[in-house]
Amino acid sequence: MASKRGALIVLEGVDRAGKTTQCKKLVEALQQSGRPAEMMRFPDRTTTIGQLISSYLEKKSDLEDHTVHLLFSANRWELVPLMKKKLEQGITLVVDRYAFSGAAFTSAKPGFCLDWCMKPDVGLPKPDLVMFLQLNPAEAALRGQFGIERYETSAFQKLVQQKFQLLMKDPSVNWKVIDASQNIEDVHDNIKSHSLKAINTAERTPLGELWK
Ligand code: NYM
Repeated sequence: MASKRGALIVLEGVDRAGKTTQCKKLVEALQQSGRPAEMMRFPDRTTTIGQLISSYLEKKSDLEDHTVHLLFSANRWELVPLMKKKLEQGITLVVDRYAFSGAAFTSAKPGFCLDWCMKPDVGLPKPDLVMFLQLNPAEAALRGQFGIERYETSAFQKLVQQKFQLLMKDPSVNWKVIDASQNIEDVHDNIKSHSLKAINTAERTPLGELWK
C-alpha cells in the first residue's frame, strides 16, 4: 500500500537570518504534533566530500572556484538516495540551505553567471516549499559580528542577497518570503503555517525535479 510521502521543506537566507534556529524549532513542532520530521543541512560536513568543503570554508585549504561549486553540488547529490528514502517513508525533511545557496554564493563571485551555477543541481528533488528568511544587512549587523569562515563579509553577503532575489523570480519554485526581523516565536508561527500547508499538498503530489 502506498503511504503518504513527507514534504521537502527548505530554509534559505543570508547569514544570521536565523535559519538553523528556525529549522530546529520547526522539526520539534512537527514532531510534537505527531508528524514525522527530520532536519538536514547543506553542506553536510560529515561525508568525505563534506570534509573537503568544510576545510575550504574554514580556510584550511584552497580550492579552485568551479571545483568547490561542483563539490557543494556533489554533496547534495550524494544525499539524494537517503532523502528520497526518508520522504517515501513519510518523513518530512526540513533542510537548512540547498541548491539556492549553491547558486547564490558562487554566482556572487567574479566571472560566474547564475545560469552556469544552477546547472549541476538541475534534477535534484524539488522542494515543496522554500522559505527565504529576509533580513536587511543593517539588521543582520545588529545580530553580531560575522564569523571567520569564507564569504562572511557584509560586501559579499550583499551580493549573495541580490542573487537570491534573482532566484526568487522563478515561478517554478514555491518561494515564500519570511520577515526574519520579527521575534523568534512570530517567525516560527509564520514558518509553521506555511509548512503545514506544504505537508498537506505534498501528500497528494509526486516529488518534483528542481529547475527541470
Ligand atoms: N554555501 C553553502 C555555498 O557556498 N554553497 C552551497 O552550496 C551551500 C549549501 O557555505 N556561507 C556556503 C554558505 C555558507 C557556508 O555555512 C555554509 P553554514 O554555516 O554551514 O550554513
